[in-house]
Amino acid sequence: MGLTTLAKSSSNEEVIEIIERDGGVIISDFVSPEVLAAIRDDIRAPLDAIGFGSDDFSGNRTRRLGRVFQHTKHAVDVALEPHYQAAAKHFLEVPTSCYFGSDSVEMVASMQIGVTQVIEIYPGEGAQPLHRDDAIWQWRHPEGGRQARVQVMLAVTDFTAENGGTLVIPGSHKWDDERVPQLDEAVPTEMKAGSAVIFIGGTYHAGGTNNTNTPRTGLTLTLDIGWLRQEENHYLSLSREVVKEFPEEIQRLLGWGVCPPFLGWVEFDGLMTDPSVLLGDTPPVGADLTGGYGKK
Ligand SMILES: O=C(O)CCC(=O)C(=O)O
Ligand SMILES: [Fe+2]
Repeated sequence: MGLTTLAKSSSNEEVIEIIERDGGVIISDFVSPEVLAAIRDDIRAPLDAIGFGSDDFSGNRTRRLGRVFQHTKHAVDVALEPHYQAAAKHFLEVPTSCYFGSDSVEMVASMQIGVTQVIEIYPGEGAQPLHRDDAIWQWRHPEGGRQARVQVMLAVTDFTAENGGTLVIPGSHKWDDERVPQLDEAVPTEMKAGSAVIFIGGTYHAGGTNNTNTPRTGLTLTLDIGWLRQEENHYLSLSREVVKEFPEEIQRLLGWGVCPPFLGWVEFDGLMTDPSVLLGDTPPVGADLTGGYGKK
């Protein structure tokens, strides 16, 4: 059985319930036709300017374009899509408490964008090895106790069983680390261009085999727990000019913000300050982030 497909009008609760059960869900008409067309236009030239990968994981007949926010401002529409945001918040914004002196301080991790990539699988490409994307942090299951990543893959072209639509093993987010994923357990993601699959970091998946004569194109990005290292290094990949143009919510998600209690600060005027001060056009005003913790 393939992943469940939900209509865009479905509730966030339905989306979350199915991801909890299966490890992923497909949402029809995830972005509007206008946004899809704009994304296609924006990514074509940079995609055509790069070559194929050089190993079986990246794909010898696959083009991978990172720095997606540098290439298309419509990545914002994907990252802030309401179902995706709701699912990511559900899995990632888990409250926890820590002592500062005798004060038990409750805090909620922020989310951050980990990786952004357009993945274009060309005819003749074979299936990628099945994997969990949280392997980048050597995440353990079930000992990790929670999900570290909520990922979205937007179909920029139709995704089919024949053209390499992402292979997913439903339910594999509940497996331990000993069980070996098998190709015959995986089902292809079949969806129309403009639809998207949302899946979590513990779900086994892979790019599929493209047996057609046209490329399969997907745009993927991830929301991850804010205290993990970002997979893609946005600070070195994105220009400050481009980041400045984005809404503050996206700037923070890209890493120009702190995760509570004060992870990711920049020094400004002797204060451990939120990095967003460095994006403003006016002279920055620092504010100490540590003042509220463990007051004497
Ligand atoms: O292209 C795809 O469908 C999935 C690719 C993937 O899972 C990856 O590169 O980590
Ligand atoms: Fe992956």
